[in-house]
Amino acid sequence: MNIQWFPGHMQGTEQFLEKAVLCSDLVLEILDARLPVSSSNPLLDTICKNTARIKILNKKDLADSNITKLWLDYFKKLKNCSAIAITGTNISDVKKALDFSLNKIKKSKSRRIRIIVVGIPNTGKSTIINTLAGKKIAKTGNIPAITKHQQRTELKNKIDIYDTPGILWPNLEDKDGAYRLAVSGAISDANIDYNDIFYFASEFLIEKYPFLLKKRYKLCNNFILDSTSLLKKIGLSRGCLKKGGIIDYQKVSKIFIKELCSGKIGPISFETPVKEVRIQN
Ligand SMILES: Nc1nc2c(ncn2[C@@H]2O[C@H](COP(=O)(O)OP(=O)(O)OP(=O)(O)O)[C@@H](O)[C@H]2O)c(=O)[nH]1
Ligand SMILES: [Mg+2]
Repeated sequence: MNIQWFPGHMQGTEQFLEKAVLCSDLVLEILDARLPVSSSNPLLDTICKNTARIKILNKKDLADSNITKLWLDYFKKLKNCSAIAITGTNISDVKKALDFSLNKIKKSKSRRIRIIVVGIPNTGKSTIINTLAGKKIAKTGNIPAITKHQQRTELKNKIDIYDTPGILWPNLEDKDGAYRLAVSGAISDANIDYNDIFYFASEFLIEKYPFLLKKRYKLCNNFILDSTSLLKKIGLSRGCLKKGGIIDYQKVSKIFIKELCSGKIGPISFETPVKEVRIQN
């Protein structure tokens, strides 16, 4: 799958980010806990070189908790890297992440602290800010590119926190990474082929989480679990049929990916630290 998705507002955001990071005390990089590598933006390595940066592995409720632990251990061992895993709607998690992050910077009593929240689309940036503020300040939603402009929110204790639009980098060259981003909801519907993603995701789940598939789709013990049989089985049981009783494969694929993305199949991680290559820090 060749995804080229870098709309105009993202180009502007990249330039804005460079400037905004320069005058920030702290950068919160919101990653998707299920795919901490693919959901990181390599542009940030250069943009944030001289500013404290914390990796927030958000949506931990949707990730495999054993693998999230491995990620936190992995990040702990990296030089100059701090990471914490949270559920963005959980107030105590989010407060803990803020305290953890503030502990990494020098505070001045006389000046307000500027925190910028960055990340690719749909990782939960605005949700985290709303949770911290205790009210719905920023618009959120389970489709990418909800936030279109930067927005400042004043928190207690002289803290200003800035929400930013999600940005992807210009070319998603890593094919599997692009698939994972699509599964996580970071890429808009118009740019993806759900049937293509279904095959990627189902093959991964058949290998790593067959028990979750069996449970969710009520597959009997002698069901031969391969992607095409699974697609047909879900299509028939959900009544996704076109005229003449033919299975609507696009429709079934979309249902499957939406269920996977929202955690209905179960807590799943798409990346483990073992094959990690890209994160530098
Ligand atoms: N299960 C779960 N869902 C979350 C969590 N955090 C955010 N979400 C959901 O993820 C979706 C995206 O959240 P947003 O806060 O809009 O994400 P964003 O990063 O601001 O997205 P953009 O503005 O498009 O870049 C929404 O449906 C949220 O309810 C979390 O920790 N767990
Ligand atoms: Mg947002």
